[in-house]
Amino acid sequence: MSPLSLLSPRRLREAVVVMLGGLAGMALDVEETAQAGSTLRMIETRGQLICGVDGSLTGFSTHDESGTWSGFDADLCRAFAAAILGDASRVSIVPVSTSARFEALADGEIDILIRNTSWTFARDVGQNFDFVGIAYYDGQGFMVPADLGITSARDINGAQVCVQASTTTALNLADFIATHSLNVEVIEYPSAQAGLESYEQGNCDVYTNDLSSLAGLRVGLTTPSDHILLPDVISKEPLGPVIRSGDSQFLDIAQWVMFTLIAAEEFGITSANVETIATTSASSEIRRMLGVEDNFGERLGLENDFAITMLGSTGHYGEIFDRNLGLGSDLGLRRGLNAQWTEGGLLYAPPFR
Ligand SMILES: N[C@@H](CCC(=O)N[C@@H](CS)C(=O)NCC(=O)O)C(=O)O
Repeated sequence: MSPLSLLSPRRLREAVVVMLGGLAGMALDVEETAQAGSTLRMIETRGQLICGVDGSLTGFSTHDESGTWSGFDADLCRAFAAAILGDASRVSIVPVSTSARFEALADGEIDILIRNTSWTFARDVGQNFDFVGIAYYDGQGFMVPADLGITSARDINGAQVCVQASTTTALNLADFIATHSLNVEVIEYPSAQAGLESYEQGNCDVYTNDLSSLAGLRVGLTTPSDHILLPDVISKEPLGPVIRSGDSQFLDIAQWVMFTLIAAEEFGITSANVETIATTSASSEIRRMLGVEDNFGERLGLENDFAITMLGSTGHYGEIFDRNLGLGSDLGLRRGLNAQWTEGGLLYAPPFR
């Protein structure tokens, strides 16, 4: 018996990829990711997914002293690793700054950017990037000291406002000021943390950012309850994973990984019951999604049971949300727009058919 016949289909594929890579005597470089299938090959050859995150945003991606990552974005990275490589731990989570994030993706330093990055026309079109979808429906808001007496965004007239450069946040703020003919002094900072520190030191009256980021940053202030988030939302910030364009297979994988996380919640498939549901469900759609009927995983270039592995590791979208951002977490965020379409939210996965 050939030693290769002892390997699982995934291991066999990885072995063949490594052999072919070796035979060709070449390193898989980023040039190749412009072709369908090359991103998956590169990840399989490396045996690890490289996932770019913010790195210091509570609730989304932070790590403890031992280097263990937690957060909504970090868990999405793990979900992708579980789906693609069959093991949620086969991921390298790499912090990339706001100003360097797109370059890091373009240069191939990361395979996927899962960070608080807003999907906009100019970032999508003609930039060699594809947005995978929307992982978190956000909007821009304002944080002010509770005792300042500002209760609405229009009240920022005459104020000094801190904002982070290289963001949609800075652009929206400029639009908001112009639209409402406000007289505001805008102070830009290279990082969110620098802006926040300046705000806490009283160098500006107002701090603006995505609302989810403000919730995460607020818990890091000396006395969070001294600061309030204004009720106004001045923009749409659809945050989602980004990949290099040109690889239609990897785009399909990334989109259907996200749809699987979302649909699993709709169908009530959790980390605790996924194995049982896979063997007992009479629903053809659920059976197709979990790979016990048809071969959807294989058609993506993955294992047919990728959804079982992934959901068993990280749970569905709602489990990831609740654990990191939800009402029981430090951030205490409501699901809002990020609820399922069946619950009045915008999460809606296409059918597994
Ligand atoms: N969603 C906006 C803002 C993204 C953003 O940069 N957010 C801050 C929120 S904390 C951040 O990540 N800062 C960390 C850094 O300075 O790299 C965008 O895509 O431009």
